[in-house]
Amino acid sequence: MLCNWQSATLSRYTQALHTPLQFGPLQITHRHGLYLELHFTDGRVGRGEIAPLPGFSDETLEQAEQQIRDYLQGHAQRKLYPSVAFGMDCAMAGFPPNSPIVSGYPLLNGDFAHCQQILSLHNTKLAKLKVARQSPKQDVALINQLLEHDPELRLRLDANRGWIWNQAIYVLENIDLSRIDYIEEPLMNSQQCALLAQRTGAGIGLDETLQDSSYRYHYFEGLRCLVIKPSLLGPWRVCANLVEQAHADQVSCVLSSAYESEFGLQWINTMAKQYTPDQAPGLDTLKAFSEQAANIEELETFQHKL
Ligand code: OSB
Ligand code: MG
Repeated sequence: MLCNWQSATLSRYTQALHTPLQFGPLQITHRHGLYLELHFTDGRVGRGEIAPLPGFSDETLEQAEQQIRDYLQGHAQRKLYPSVAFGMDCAMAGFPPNSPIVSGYPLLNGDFAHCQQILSLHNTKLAKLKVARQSPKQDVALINQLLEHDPELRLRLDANRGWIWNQAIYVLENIDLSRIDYIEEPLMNSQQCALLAQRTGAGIGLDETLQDSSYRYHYFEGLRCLVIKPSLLGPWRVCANLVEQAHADQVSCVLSSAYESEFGLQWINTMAKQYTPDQAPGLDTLKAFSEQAANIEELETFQHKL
């Protein structure tokens, strides 16, 4: 049993991206986040990262910072924000993340030539491709081109809820589904995913759906994967419970990043080793950054009020 923390230090970091992230209308050029360091009474040190992702997290970094400050000052919180709970659980573990980052599959973006370049760099037979950012026709052309170019390649697709029903049907009926592990969040209306799986035979992955606080795990025919982002789901226990329920139905789980810094990715990798030893985590977001976490600025040290 771990003893209590004695003092806590909160720092802030900034990390620049190569090319801005575009989430709908939102453009992100820099990631900002917090590092939490806990010193325990037995001399151990634990560290975690708190970095809500704009456009995906409900809480802002300012709200997360205010909450962790309140918490460290001894004010009980009804419920921690997911990003705060994740950082706190990592720090409370009281040991450092124990594995270097190995991304299980690369993230593809851009046109065929660019995707090809990424694939040859990684020398892999599995990749994740963002779709629904161009027309369904263009998506079909790109997917087919990639699959034809390497007959052993398998793809995971991610539409980030970008399609309406007819668009999803069109794409899924014009590609070789036997080489698609699953399609993540195909539909704007995610309630229709089970129907889409039934209609097309496509495997479904859930990501945004899991982040809804009212989500309760339930199996449906065609559900193939849960994409679990600890920064967006929060407590380790919540992630572990989801994995346990999904595995009971032979649904796979992939722990994945929300553009954390390298330190946060090491933690996700550590969790993945424990919870999903057969599924490599989705950590190929590190390449989006043009620098390591920088401008690390110590904000405050808190003494534990016992
Ligand atoms: O849509 O899966 C997404 C990262 C941040 C926000 C959303 C997403 C992602 C990723 C992470 O794609 C990488 C992965 O899932 O492999
Ligand atoms: Mg996704």
